[in-house]
Amino acid sequence: MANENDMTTAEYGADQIQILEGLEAVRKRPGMYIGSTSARGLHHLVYEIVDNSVDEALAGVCTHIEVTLNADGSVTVVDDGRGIPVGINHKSGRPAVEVVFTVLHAGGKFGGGGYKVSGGLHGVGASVVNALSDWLEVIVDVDGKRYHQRYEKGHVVSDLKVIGDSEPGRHGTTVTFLPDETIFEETVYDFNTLKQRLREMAFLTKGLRISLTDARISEEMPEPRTESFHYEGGIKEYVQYLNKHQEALYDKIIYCEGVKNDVQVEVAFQHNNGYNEGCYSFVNNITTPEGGTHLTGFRNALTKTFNDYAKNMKLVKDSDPSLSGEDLREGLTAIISIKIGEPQFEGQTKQKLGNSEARGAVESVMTEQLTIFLEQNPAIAKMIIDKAVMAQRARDAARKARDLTRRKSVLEGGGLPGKLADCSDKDPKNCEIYIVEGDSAGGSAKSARDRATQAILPLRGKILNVEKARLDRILGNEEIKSMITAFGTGIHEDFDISKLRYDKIIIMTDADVDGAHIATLMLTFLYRFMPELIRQGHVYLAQPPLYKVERNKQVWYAYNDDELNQIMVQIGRDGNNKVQRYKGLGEMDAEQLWETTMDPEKRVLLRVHIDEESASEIDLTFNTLMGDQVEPRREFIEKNAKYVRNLDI
Ligand code: TSJ
Repeated sequence: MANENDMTTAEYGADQIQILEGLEAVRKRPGMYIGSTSARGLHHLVYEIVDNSVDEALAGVCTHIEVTLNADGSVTVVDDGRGIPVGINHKSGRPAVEVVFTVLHAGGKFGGGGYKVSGGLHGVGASVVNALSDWLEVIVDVDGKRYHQRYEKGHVVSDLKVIGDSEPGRHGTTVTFLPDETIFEETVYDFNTLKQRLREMAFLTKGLRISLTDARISEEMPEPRTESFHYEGGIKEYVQYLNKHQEALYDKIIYCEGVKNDVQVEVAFQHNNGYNEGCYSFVNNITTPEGGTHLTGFRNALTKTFNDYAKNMKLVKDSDPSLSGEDLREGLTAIISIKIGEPQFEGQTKQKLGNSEARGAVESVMTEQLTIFLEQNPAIAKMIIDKAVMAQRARDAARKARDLTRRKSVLEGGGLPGKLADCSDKDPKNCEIYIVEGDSAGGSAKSARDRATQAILPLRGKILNVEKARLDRILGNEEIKSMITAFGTGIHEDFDISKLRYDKIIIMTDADVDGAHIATLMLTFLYRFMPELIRQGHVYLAQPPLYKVERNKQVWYAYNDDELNQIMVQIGRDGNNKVQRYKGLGEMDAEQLWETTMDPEKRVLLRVHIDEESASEIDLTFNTLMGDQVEPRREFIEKNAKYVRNLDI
């Protein structure tokens, strides 16, 4: 590093040398500290800094956090907390704030009180952000004075000093950093990614206001834009937000809160009249997609409390089988948020909570308060139990249907659907399947295809909306059954990717609003029943052209209006051009369909990808598109050529 030897800091003893070695290690192996140097790691830098301000809010001494994406690529985070301490840290003889930014894992080691929540998966502290930044500046406003210090690639380049007076009444911390482009593969922040995580943090910290401003003005965005999140209701409002496109089964949000064995527990939930379960759990504000002991505690309490209540109130007979947890969670939207001193994460991705005391704490807080709630709200209790009884019946029917299809496929040697025109190559790696909207387009695709490697499965009309149907109906649906048998993998807990019969699953629909709707219906089905197919990159959208331009026997295809314009500019608009707008796949003959959309040499496929940043937001996106209300879907599809925001296509 260039400035390793020209530190402006006057003296440094053994401690400082160790510091340098520590931050050098971060720069050498950034992935070890922030997971990756991709866009994901880049965004982690912001969360790492913001977490410190959230800690301050949890200590009750910070009400507002402002995040700004600056035009030069740097990010500023401002809070109105007490300000990072500027006094001399006795052990190192340096100002505490400097220690925070230059010593690995120094965060939170001084001061006291309150929960230190950061420290989950990549809770590594401000020094890591500093080490991975081209430069970083901190301003602390405390006791009327404004302190400043600057670092470059983790090194102190100016000592902490007072640069003036604070604005009257102002106290807090301001950090600005520029991610080092020699470290990160991606250095451009995505507004939506940050927005989703910051909204989540605001929901999880009731009362805290977090705002996000994009000041990277451009032709497309001539004015800065700001989003602000502030929820006095906390996770209660989170549940409301997640259920906003569903019809709630009852008005109230059920809320339980308490502290047990040093574990702070907060749970909020509400059933909707849909069939999906959406339970999201958090530990110290960090999402735990694989759940763990806190989620188990929640599920146990829910199942036991409702079964006890149902038996006591004679809502079910003693001889009836118990309601299963799954039945009670049909249509359930829940947030489980706990705060715990020393979280232990386990599992392959270290995203599953292991602390056994968390199970007991959630179970006990929830059982106690839910029992009282049910006694005071018998009408709501009855609605939930009635829904669970219906779910139980449907699940029995679905099990029978599934057993039947399993047996059938064994007996008939895995009989493939009649409408499938399979390919002849039997090595899945070489094979792809086109799911085609409509029998007529299916016909063209069948004659157009390369029989060796391309299979065609035509689907009739709109496929079933899986967001609005119960499992038994979904598994009884012919189109869905055809897809499941054709893919070969099975669904849900039966899913086995090694049985996938095609490397590419390609959804081919008309390039219009209806086509987009059908594609979203199919993606929703895939996401709910075989999400691994999407995660592992096996799902694609075909791109049929919108226009055909002919001139002197020459032919061009345009896939959007821009391309059409480019072609027209290129060949000249003199009245000799014949422009045809395709209304659907059916208007193309087999040859045209092959040339424009199916020929692996020429076609453009869009690979579907899920941005895994926030599970609740992904679910909400599908919910928005597929829920009871038609309006958001229509607006969304009309507005977005990219079908789904979270599916970064
Ligand atoms: F991480 C960080 F250092 F970069 C950072 C820390 C970034 C930002 C934007 C804010 C903060 C931060 C730290 N905000 N507020 C605090 N508070 C403290 O460090 C603090 C202040 C006083 C006391 C005390 O006991 O008096 C204790 C602490 C932890």
